[in-house]
Amino acid sequence: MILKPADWVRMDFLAVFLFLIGISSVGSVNRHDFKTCDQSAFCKKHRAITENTGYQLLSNTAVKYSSSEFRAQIQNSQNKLDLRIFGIEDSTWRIQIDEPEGALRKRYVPELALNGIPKATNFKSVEIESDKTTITAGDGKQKMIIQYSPFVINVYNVFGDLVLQVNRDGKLKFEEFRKKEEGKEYPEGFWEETFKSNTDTKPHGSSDVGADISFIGYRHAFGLPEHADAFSLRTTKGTTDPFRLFNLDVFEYELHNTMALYVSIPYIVAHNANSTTGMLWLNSAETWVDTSSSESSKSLFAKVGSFLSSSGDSIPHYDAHFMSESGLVDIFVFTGPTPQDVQRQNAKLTGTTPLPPLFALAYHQCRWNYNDEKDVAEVNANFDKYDIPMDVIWLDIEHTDGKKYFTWDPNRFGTAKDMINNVASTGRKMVTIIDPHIKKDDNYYVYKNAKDKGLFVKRADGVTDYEGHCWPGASEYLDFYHPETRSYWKSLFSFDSYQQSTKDLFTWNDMNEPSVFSGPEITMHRDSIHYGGIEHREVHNMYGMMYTSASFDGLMARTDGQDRPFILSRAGFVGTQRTAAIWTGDNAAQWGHLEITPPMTLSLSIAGVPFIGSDVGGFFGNPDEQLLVRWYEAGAFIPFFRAHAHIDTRRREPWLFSEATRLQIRDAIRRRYALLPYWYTLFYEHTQDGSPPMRPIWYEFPKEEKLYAEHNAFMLGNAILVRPVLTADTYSVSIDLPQGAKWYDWETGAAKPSGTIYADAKLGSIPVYQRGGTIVPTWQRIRRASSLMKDDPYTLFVALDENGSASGEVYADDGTTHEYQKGQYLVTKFQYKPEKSNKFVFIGEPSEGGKYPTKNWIERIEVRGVKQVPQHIEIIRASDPTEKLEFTYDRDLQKLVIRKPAVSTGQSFQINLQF
Ligand code: NBV
Repeated sequence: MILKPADWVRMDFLAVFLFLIGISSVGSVNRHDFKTCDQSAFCKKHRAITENTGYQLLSNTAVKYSSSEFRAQIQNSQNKLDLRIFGIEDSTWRIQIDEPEGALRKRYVPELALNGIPKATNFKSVEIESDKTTITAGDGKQKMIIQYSPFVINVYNVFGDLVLQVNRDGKLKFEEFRKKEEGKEYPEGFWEETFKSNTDTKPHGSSDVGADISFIGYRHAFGLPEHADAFSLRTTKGTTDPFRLFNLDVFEYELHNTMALYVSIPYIVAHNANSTTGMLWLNSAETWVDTSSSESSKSLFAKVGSFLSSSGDSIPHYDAHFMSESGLVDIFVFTGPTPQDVQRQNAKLTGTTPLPPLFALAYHQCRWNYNDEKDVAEVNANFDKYDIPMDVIWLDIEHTDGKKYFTWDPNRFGTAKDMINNVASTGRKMVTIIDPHIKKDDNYYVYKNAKDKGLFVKRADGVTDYEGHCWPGASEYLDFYHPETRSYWKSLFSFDSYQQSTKDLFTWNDMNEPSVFSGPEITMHRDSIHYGGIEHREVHNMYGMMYTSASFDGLMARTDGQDRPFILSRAGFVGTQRTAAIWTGDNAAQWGHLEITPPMTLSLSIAGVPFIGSDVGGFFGNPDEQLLVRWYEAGAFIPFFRAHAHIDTRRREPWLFSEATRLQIRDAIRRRYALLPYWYTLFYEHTQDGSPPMRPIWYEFPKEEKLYAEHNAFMLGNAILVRPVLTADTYSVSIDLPQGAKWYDWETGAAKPSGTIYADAKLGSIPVYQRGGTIVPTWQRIRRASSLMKDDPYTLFVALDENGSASGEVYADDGTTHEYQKGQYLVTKFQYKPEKSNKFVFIGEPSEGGKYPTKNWIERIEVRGVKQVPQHIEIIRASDPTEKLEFTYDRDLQKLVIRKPAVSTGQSFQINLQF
């Protein structure tokens, strides 16, 4: 690779030195590049609050309400604030605290992160008393009590349990915009703040806000992605820095700490055996969250507490103190009460991931960089030579002409269109990287046009263009808050504009925190200005989301909305899921980085971002064969499955290793392809109700308290439990199979007892289990790419529960276009159940509405947990005469295989099993 001096700015001396001598070592983060809470004036100030800030609701001033909005004012010795409370559809509340009218400056509310305007629900009752107001909404069971003095908001769920309190600890603090008065004393850093060599000029002064939110009755809380930390959120109070949410390009990030990474989603979900409650802090400025899990005596809650479903004298609570540099206190509370309810409530508000094209769920092959067209052709051919399925080849920054995105290096990718077409002729796709820094070069059309149209982010003066260093050297950054930038960016993806691109080429948006090598903390100056006078500090965390959403519009427009876009993004915020998949950035080829992948992806998943993964193999450094195989084994069961590597690492395509390793990698990838119909169905289900394809155990087994913190094992949908091996030299693992279900080994079909089991996990075997009561659709004719498999027949795995029943479904469509939105899809529901003491039936029923003319048919049904051998099996189809079916039965494994039912999933059928 050619490193230009400008590229070095971000690297410490050691890293550069190692680059030059060609050793791609895996170092550790340069912590000094990034602020601690103590180095951030507002975090330090809010964290230091120990006494109640003294807000009271002013009951003597006008307390007003309409059918779905309540308004009042609160006051302390510092200021008076407006309180607004809204009832939102599906058991959701919105609580806003803002400066009263007449404030010096309007605060930014990141409404664009939401999936449209939140839908109001009418209050059922509003009861105003001298010391409190009680509001009920929805069916009247959703209740909130606003206590006036001290000011506390109490939220109850449908069971009548107090589940969440705002300002329980009295940490509410709101720095209103002020005019600078000479001679007056202001808190530290109020009008200017310097970190290392950078000074933030703060022309409007400080406008930070903070409030404490307690989840009452909960010991465990989850969310706040992205951190390389455990899934069950730790206590930071008194132990470490708070969780930091500030989108940053952290070079060689460390594990098990609360430092900020590329994504910021200020969302927490708390869970206990009775209920689940979620909360979103809608704020796009830098945010820190100080947390603690503790217990208090029930008597402390005497005034407002109602704990219908809890016994004992003390109540656990998980407390989160949110502190943001700017914006409003804007809180959404999702009152559940089940995990599924909370997930749906959040999805209604912030949106879901639209159904991805099928190829996106398959295996992706990436590296920084595939050198030229010949290299790409060879990689493509080798996957076929070694019979390893693969769907997408990716090109990193070196494919461009001098890091000018939307261009091609003329020497190495001069005939890119032919290359893409050649790859496409083998059923595969390609992806190119498109970063947001635009090379400052008048001969570069994107730069020139954007400059002429005035579309770049401005410096603090609001007039001159903001400039920073990134891969191309001096660069400018497009302002995605400007409507014209969005339409210009969109036009860049058209086939006319993006030379040599075709509909088989998709997009990777990297560096969109945004990464600015020469900027403070390697990002944009906070006092730079966006369209409409917005300061960067107000919107920093959503820059990446605005960027990917503009790219999404471009991919949509280039085929007039016919084909589904696919975008991978590194940065993310609330709502990113509507336009992009996310990967966990620059990890390392170390066991710890493999081990942190499930907790990191589970946190994103539960916060509403379902399409997630990590670089398989690890980005920095060279994995040994064991680590590489284990990473493929885990990655095959994680939503976004892509191998990627740093430019200075050794090549690591699967055929470059020993035969055993190559075959184990091949096997892991083939397992992924076998499960593609299930993955596709899970992503379809996600579009319906927000359910995450990858989910924690507690989502499916909400009462299994001892598994709340489990993050080595996870569920895919409701049917499959995976426990990948994540540590070195481990050839057997202990697994807790949740109670209340029958379990079967996914590979053999052997029944397993619930509780702790020890699984053989030698290299090449992945502990995976199927839950009784489920039906999983698979494809068993593994081919080179998913496009060649999409019409293949299904093998169904039916795992019986203790009643001998099971159910499931499979979703199908053309895998590529939006025709499914016009009815060109098919959901076929399956059910296996006893009908009489000696008769079971297996029913297949395409749902009404979908009319996709599927070519898929069922070639095999494997039923697990069948206690005896059937005497006779027959199939009844709408069109054909009843036909006898052949079968085999394995008495030891209690496994029945029904061979060749040969029925299309597009028609209704019934299979009778006579015992
Ligand atoms: O574009 C180069 C890399 C990319 O391969 C990686 O996946 C990104 O996370 N990119 C970061 C730029 C800087 C890497 C040191």
